[in-house]
Amino acid sequence: MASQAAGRQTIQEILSQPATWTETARQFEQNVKLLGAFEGFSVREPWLFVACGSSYYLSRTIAAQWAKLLKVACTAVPASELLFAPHEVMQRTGAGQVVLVSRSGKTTEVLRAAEWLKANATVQTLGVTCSEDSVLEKFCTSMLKMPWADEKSMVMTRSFTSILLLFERLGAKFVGDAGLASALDGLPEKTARWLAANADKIRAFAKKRRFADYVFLGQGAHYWLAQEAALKMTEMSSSYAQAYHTLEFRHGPKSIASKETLITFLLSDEAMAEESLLIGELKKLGASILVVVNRATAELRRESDLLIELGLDEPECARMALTAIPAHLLGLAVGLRKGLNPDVPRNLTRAVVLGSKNGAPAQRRGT
Ligand code: F1P
Repeated sequence: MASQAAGRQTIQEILSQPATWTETARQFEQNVKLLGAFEGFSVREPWLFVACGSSYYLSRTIAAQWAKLLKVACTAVPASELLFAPHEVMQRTGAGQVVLVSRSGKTTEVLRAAEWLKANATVQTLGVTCSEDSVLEKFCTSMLKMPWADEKSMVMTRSFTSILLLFERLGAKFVGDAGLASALDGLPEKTARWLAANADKIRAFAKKRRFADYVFLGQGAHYWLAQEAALKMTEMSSSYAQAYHTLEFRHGPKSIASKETLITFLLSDEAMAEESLLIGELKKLGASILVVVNRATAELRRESDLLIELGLDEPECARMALTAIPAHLLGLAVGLRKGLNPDVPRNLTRAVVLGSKNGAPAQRRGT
């Protein structure tokens, strides 16, 4: 059985997201250092993000949104990929500016990537972290620090959504999108109301239903939220979880669909009609369906075992942070139901810190 305190830290951090986002908005308006960090960077040039784990999926989500908003090439790679083929990655992405994201600022692969860039490439580097003082600072040309968004828990929840929101605000500011900026202003309050109405629903569902496999599906930027959702489920509940582009699920993976499978759809505005057809197909194969959608159709109400609506009037870009939260609650609830303590997930540490002989790709000078 889980002890009384199991998961307490993590649930506090999940529920503190609206307040943390309000602080993020305040810092964005008042802390000149945040915007100052971008001095010397160009919004019209390609961006490359480098990170590991949740910070990598976060980077991918930001890159997908920035590419649309800024209309420039934006992508992300895991830090290990940069270390194995640094010249190829720099050439392929064409990036003269690199954003290195690490909540802890301690992840060895990210530090080594930053070190390689400092020594070998003429690029601007921005380190993004929730730590006040980290080694990352030694290797980057500028730093963006968000200590108020840090967690005590091992898993990233509010740091993920707060960094995402900060970059959405930055994107809106860079292109002068006042509509997006004001949509983001209203999000904390609406999310607090959403949590009050939905957190128990997700908890109750996870308590009642047992599954052997968890699948998370999304198209476009939602695919990266699906990846992060699968990671949350794996980390907090030691469950088997996978993520796919929604319509890719027909191309092989659907062979796992059965009564033992919970398939979560993170529906996007653009792909929703086609994604909904797949829901019907998977229902027929016996799978249970969890739908996260802004506003449900009658068909979705009929087909889903659990329906989570966001119910926001804001554009999709401003809804992404809230879209990430159902998986936080689900992962936590499944972990607790399995008698685990999601505050201290099995086999994990807050950051992956490797010794010199411990498998982090070494710097490859000149390769
Ligand atoms: C990245 C990370 C976390 C993950 C795990 C190990 O950390 O992969 O996302 O939950 O605990 O570290 P960071 O570089 O963002 O600090």
